[in-house]
Amino acid sequence: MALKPTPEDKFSFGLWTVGWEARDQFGDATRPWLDPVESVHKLAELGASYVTFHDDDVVPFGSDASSRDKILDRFKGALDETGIKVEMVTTNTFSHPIFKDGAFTSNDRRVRRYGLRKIVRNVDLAAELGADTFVMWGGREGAEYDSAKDLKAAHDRYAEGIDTVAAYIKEKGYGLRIAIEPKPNEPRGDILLPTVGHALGFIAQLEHGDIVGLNPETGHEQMAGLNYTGGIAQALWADKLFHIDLNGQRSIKYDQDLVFGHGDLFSAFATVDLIENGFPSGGPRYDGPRHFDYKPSRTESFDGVWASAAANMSTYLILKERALAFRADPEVQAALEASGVFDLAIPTLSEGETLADLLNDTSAYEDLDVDAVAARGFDFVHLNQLALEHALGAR
Ligand SMILES: [Mn+2]
Repeated sequence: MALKPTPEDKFSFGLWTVGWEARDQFGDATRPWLDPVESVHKLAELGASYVTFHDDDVVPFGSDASSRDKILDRFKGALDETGIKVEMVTTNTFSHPIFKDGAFTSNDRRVRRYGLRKIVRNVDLAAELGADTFVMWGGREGAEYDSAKDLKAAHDRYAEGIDTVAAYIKEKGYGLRIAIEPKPNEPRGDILLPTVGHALGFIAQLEHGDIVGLNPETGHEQMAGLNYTGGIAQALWADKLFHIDLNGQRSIKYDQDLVFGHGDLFSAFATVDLIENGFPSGGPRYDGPRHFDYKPSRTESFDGVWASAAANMSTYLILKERALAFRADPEVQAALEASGVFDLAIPTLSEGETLADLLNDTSAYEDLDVDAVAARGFDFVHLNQLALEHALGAR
């Protein structure tokens, strides 16, 4: 049962996803170059509302100014014809050999200065196209060897780079926010800002951190064995979930970039449940584009490419339907209640109560029957089974 997207679904695709030529570590490209203009038309037909891109996805690296203008004019023509909007732009500071030791954190200062120029030029383009988000994935910001980097200096240079770009955005009055995309490894042996948590800590130390947030990717957190839904939940709690990259990953291994839901399906259900229903007690919500950052497998022809693009959206919509039914089910609400899920929203100290009051409350400690309290069962397994049955459409 394939569900058809509507503009309200806010689906978005990176042009590098469908446009991936499927060249990998061990094999040559299995598909030819795909014209970004064709991708825009095809994604519009499939029901997407937005596209995103790295500078080099649209304008080949090293193009001179006049060919850059020509290419961009043609690209803007496709956007006008289809009504597709650009919601996010990002910069490729990982493909060209100059970036082999990173951009903002390369040991070679000439590379850092070149990288900053390339990024700032692309910030101007992002603003011109009306994007809201400028993603920074520092895929080469890292090392294979612990002795290769002064990690204190690397964090200083990373912060310097991002703060410089953020200050430029403010100075120009652009309506852009920066979203850092964490990843633990690949292509580097270890990448700086490897997880959502590391990046949140880093952002808190920036001078212009108010316009810097996160773009967490499903597979990147799962490559580190982490819970993606938990990661975006903490980012939401910190008011830093600026963007999301949805895809599929099956356990701790190389970055698979599968179709959303084609990795850990039950975790994908939890992700959609959080995005579409929010926290059980309310609070901050994500209302931005549902952006897919996946790769059509190397085995696929172009028919398979477009089928996989449609599969991301259809899977999301199926899970959305299931997640809405899950929360609307009175039995689920009763189970959430019985498991104490709503009680967690009640502050531990009563309003106006001080720690001194708690210390004087013998019912909280001295007179508490700890064995009786410890005997409580939370029935989380029953709750999880209800979630599973809804996820599978068995209810
Ligand atoms: Mn990935």
